Amino acid sequence: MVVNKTNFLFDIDGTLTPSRSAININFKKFFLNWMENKTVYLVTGSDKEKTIEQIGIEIWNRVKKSYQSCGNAVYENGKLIKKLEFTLDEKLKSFLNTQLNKSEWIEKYNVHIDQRIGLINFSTIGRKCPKEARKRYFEWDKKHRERELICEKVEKHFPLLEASVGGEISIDIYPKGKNKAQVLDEIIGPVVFFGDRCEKGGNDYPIVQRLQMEKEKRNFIINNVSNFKETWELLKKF
Ligand code: M1P
Repeated sequence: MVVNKTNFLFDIDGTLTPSRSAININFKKFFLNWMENKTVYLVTGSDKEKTIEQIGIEIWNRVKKSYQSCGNAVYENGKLIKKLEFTLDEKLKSFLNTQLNKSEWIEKYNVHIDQRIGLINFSTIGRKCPKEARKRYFEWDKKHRERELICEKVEKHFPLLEASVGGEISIDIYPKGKNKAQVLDEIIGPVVFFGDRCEKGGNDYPIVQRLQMEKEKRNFIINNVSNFKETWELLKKF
């Protein structure tokens, strides 16, 4: 099914790659070929550097726009064309450090607070954790819902902020409304979206919610996937 002028919008971690890992080499070949003559956008909580490390510069250069930091840093033809000023203040820093100290997850590594352009990424285990610890935390978090609960607390204590769960070990924090849905202000026409965190509280949810609100005026397809293999299978239909 190829629809002319369709905009294809992809989340990255959990959708095009395993979380914080490189794209599968065979899928990359397929995807580069599939992208020919299509309008493709990326939208991720991650920053430019991590994204390029994961999907490679060829894909990143070939997309129409790459929305990093949930759309708070926008790149076109490799250049940063739009950014939101949002930096960590002392109050939020101290709040996040309290969450870190209260966390029942014992095994901790470095980089708990990652300042990105227009977004703060927070992780109690720490961004520098090894892969095995990342998997262990992800499974633990499914039971204990630590990230979901921290997001709720952030929004309760900071009514001007919004927080969402993305990936396996972290949460994204940004000013209220500056979530992934903002990219739809710039993307005109039909949208086919692929994301893995489409449930309430997930960082793809605002896109799903916004598309559903626009159902009278925009054609769209939402593909809520569990991993890149599912995305790969689905892409064969487009
Ligand atoms: O896109 C959301 C997040 O996805 C990954 O999260 P984690 O490291 O928790 O698996 C990372 O790419 C992160 O940077 C990003 O914000």
